[in-house]
Amino acid sequence: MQCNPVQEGGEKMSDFSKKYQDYTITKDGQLMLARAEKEQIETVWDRYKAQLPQCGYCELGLSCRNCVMGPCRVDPFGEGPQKGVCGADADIIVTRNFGRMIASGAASHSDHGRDLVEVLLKVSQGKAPGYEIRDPEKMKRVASEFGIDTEGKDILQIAGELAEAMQEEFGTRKESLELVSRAPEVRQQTWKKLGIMPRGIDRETSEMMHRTHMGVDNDWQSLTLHAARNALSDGWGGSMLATEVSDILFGTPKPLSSVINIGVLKEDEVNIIVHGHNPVVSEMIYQAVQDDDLVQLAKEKGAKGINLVGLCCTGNELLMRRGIPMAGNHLMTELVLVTGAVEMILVDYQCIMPSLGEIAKCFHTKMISTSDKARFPKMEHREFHPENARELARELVKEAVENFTNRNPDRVYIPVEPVKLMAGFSVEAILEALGGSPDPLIEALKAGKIRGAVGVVGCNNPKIKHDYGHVTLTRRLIENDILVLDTGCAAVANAKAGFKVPEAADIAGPGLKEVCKALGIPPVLHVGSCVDNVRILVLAGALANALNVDISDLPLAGAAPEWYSEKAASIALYVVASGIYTVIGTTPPILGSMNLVKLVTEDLEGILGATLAVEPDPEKAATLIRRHIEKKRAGLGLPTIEV
Ligand code: BF8
Ligand code: SF4
Repeated sequence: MQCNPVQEGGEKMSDFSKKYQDYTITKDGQLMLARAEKEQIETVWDRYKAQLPQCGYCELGLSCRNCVMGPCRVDPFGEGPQKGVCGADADIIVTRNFGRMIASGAASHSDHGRDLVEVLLKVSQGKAPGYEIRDPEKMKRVASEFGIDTEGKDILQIAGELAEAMQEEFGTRKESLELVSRAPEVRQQTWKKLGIMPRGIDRETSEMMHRTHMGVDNDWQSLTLHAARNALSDGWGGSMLATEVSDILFGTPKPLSSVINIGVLKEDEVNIIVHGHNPVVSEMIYQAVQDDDLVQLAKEKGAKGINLVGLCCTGNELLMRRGIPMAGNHLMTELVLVTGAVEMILVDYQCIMPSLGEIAKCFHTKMISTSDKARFPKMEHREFHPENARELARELVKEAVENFTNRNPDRVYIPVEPVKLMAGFSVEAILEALGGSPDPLIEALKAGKIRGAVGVVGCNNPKIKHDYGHVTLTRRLIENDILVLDTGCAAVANAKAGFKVPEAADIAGPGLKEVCKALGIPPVLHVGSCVDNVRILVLAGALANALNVDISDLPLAGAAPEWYSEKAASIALYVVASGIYTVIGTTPPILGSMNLVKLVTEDLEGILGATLAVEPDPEKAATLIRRHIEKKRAGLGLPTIEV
């Protein structure tokens, strides 16, 4: 990749950027893409185009390289081979690939959860300076769910016992995971009957890898059921532990305000970006940027202060708890660097494009990787552990501050003003906003003021116009009195669109508007990062229990309009397996097996009470979801409308 420092003058960037209207609906994205082109910086969109046409066999899920008798592929037109060398047909090959996709997604969330549990254990042993138990009450509540007697015990002792009990969840000896008890009893019975009760977090992923080895599970239906169990081990296991321990260590989110988009970068301050997923690193950076001596140093270097901003889910974690501004979501991660205003970007893991190091090299930006399990080209590696995190965070912030003098002011380009948002809607915060119980929400649902609720979640993907899927779907839902809860990159998109301020209630339907105005909340609630999708599960479980029904009876839905990652696939499947109808925008690589397609889009209804639908057009997805919600309302005997 070339770098071509841009000189001022020439065509006005705002005119020039119009050509990028098909790439992204966001103004900052369009302007930064134009800037990247002028600087001859390659982006994810360029690389996507270079890949076209993408492999048709792989798109359909019909290629297999699970062993070296292959690689094999099955001809979708029925003319070429219909079986791999081992004899696996299209159904087996497609489902094995799908299963491995789920395994990787579940493993990613769950390994993130494990890292947090390890920090909790180290805190209990006094070996993690800088970390503490910030929500001891929540810790006690969770500990009692694990059967730990907290009476008269010291906080650190409880932390140690809880961390050890949580570590057991990853193993192989249990009949079922502890936190599945948060699901309604009838849902748990369904899982038991189907033989998909998740047992150990690592066990289900490991078993999936085993089953998909050549010559193990060659029944595509049985494989699909195990995929559901594997996904449940993520939703009610790994991700749930990640969220609960993050709340215990860093505080349970409460509503707060902040700002978002590329305009959160500051021309006159040291800009530090945290990117990735695990708050273990970013929380320490947050602490370090508060240190007076480092702020003083920034001033000595000619900056007005230190500006810490987030990208992707680790940004969401800090936004939810500390209100730090967000620079953008997945497809903005390269473009943020093109501002030329970033002194340092620190990454942990997941969704970090390997291209970032190269782009940073076009500027003065320092790129630091921090996790022993996630290294990147052209990045400096500085490994974080609970023991050294506080000190290392200070060192790195100091280096970022010192790097401010290397910034070339002539290349700084921050072309937009940030947008306001409200975040911090943990289940605890939502219940508090409702006055302490889910009853007002249930009343609003019964009266039809709120017709239902939808989790809009997931990624960006260059196959879909950036943020268009999230924003279009969300707008249609709230206009029709459907409350939206969002996470991850979807949450960033909706915030940038202005849906997350209380005044956004004005674009909601009359019923939702009335409820939001009465409570002073936006119609789109920021629930957190991708692991925080479990907050939606917990809330759904609580609502179902309050009404004495199954989750699948509730007027709820999930949507991932622009998903790209294996983690998102795992989320979609655990949401469906928990009884929530889910519409995804990008087509998963399963069309090579119409049997599997029929199973997940139709037959799962009779098995799990929910299905997966694929609908790339968010307008049509909104209609599908609205119809589904009215159907569920009818089932509960609530008033319905024609959609
Ligand atoms: O965990 S939404 S692109 S950043 S995978 Fe990744 Fe997708 Fe964004 Fe967060 Ni989630
Ligand atoms: Fe081919 Fe079967 Fe090996 Fe897959 S497992 S590569 S289909 S021989």
